[in-house]
Amino acid sequence: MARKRLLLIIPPQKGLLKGFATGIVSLAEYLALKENEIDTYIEILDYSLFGADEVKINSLDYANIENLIVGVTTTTASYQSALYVAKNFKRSNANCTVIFGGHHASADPENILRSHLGVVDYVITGEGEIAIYEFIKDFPVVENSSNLVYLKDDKIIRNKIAPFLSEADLDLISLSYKETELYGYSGKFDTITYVSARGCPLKCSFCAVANQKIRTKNFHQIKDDIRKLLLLGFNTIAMEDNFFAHSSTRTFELCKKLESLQKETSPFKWDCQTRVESLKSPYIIKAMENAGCYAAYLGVEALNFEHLTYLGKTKNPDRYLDLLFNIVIPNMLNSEVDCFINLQLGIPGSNGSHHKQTMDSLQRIGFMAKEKNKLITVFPMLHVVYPGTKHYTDGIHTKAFTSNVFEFFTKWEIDQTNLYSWLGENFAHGTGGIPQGILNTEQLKANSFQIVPERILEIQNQLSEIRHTDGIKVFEYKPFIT
Ligand code: B12
Ligand code: SF4
Repeated sequence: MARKRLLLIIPPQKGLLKGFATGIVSLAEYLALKENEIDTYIEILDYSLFGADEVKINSLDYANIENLIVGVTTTTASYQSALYVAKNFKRSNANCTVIFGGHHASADPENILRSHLGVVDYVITGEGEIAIYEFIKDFPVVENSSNLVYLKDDKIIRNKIAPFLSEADLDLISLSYKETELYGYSGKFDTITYVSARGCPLKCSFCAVANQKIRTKNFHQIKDDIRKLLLLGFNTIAMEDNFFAHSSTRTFELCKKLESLQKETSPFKWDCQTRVESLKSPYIIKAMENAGCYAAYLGVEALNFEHLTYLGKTKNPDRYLDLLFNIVIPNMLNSEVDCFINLQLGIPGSNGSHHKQTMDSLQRIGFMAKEKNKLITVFPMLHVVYPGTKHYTDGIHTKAFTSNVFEFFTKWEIDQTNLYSWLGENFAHGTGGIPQGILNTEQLKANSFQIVPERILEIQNQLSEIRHTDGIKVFEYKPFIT
């Protein structure tokens, strides 16, 4: 039997934010640790900067390879592109085995397998390292592979769930940035992506990564990883932990380590994503500033009571807003850490009163920023529904859409050239998910999609109003799209 060969593929991502898929690198690095047990040749194919023709041509190189396993990562936004990759590899080599993994596949395996028989053979859900290791080790026997979902005699089989990687395991997974030439772009907005902790225990209704225990890397490992990034020439790091400052003890300790690292190496700066509540202490912000943090993205998401409730962002919206306006923003404005705010537009049922409350709040914080000669940057998001979220389950229960809506919607969306560009250029969270607030609700129920032009106009006007607010800057995504 020929040696197994595993391709780990990042599909083309035209119209989406630049940056390679860190998850794929992590899988390859974990498998490298198990090299002796799997006897498999592993290759990463990064098509993130390529177009359809290149995929077609490149897949022919694998036409005669035996024992070929093709693993494709997919978000909802890159789902159609992932299917395109899979179809081309199957066409070139009918005997290859295709596995999908990543956020979209993890949340919608049954629809994917049923809708793409003969194209997608398996889905690995959730964290992929242990699962792909078990799959490769035992392949072609699959019964004992964790996190595996597949069809057998028209029945969906879901194998046992693998434990999460331990914190010790996370430390063992190195960064393979040494092969930077393999990867298109290093991270969002000219940064390098770095994940120091996985998971988020909270349950925001719109979020695709909610409800998972946080596991962190060891401080020494983080220091070593960052040292490595600096040696490779990257000096602006995006800490893409879901909830960076979840623990004040850890944040203080980590910042102390990063501060000491600043003295040992060339200077570097970093940003992070965190929740409003985690920055209530000015000492935390100070510690982050001393450690080189230049900006924190606050997942504020909404600036009025009803929207915050709808998004499941907080149980007490009044206290949340009070904390934001009276403590967190003033403290940030007194520091060198820039205040970046994620804000969702197009929330279903939005009305003039919601918008007025949002604008009043923005004017208030803009005024505070202006008084300090600063700007607060708003990162607009469009409210969309992703699979696996509470909003998705709610939508099915209320019959707002069917459970296989993504099969239809993602296919429809990629052909809507103007809409696709509008989404990519104006919002980070937008492409791929169902933009419930701008679609005709009756048609959506029947997997048919029609944009309500007045809604788009309304959102355009809101964006323009936000852009013209003193002390507020709206981030422009356009230069950072593939
Ligand atoms: C860093 C980041 C980016 C970076 C890098 C993208 C990437 N694909 O890694 C950039 C800036 C490029 C980016 C872009 C986008 N992003 Co982004 N991003 C993230 C973020 C914050 C961290 C990702 C990460 O590194 N995680 C750590 C790694 C180790 O985990 P992982 O990627 O999930 O991979 C693991 C498993 O999923 C699985 N796995 C993954 N792929 C595969 C493949 C196989 C074969 C197998 C077996 C397993 C497997 O195993 C991996 C290791 O355990 C996540 C939130 C999150 N926590 O995941 C959002 C997130 C992935 N992004 C999201 C979105 C919406 C986008 C964009 C659409 C934004 C836009 N409008 O352009 C684009 C899409 C780009 C694309 N290629 O599809 C959503 C996706 C939701 C969804 N259902 O699709 C997320 C979940 C944010 C959120 N909470 O909603 N993003
Ligand atoms: S939006 Fe942020 S805080 Fe809420 S569940 Fe997702 S990662 Fe956690």
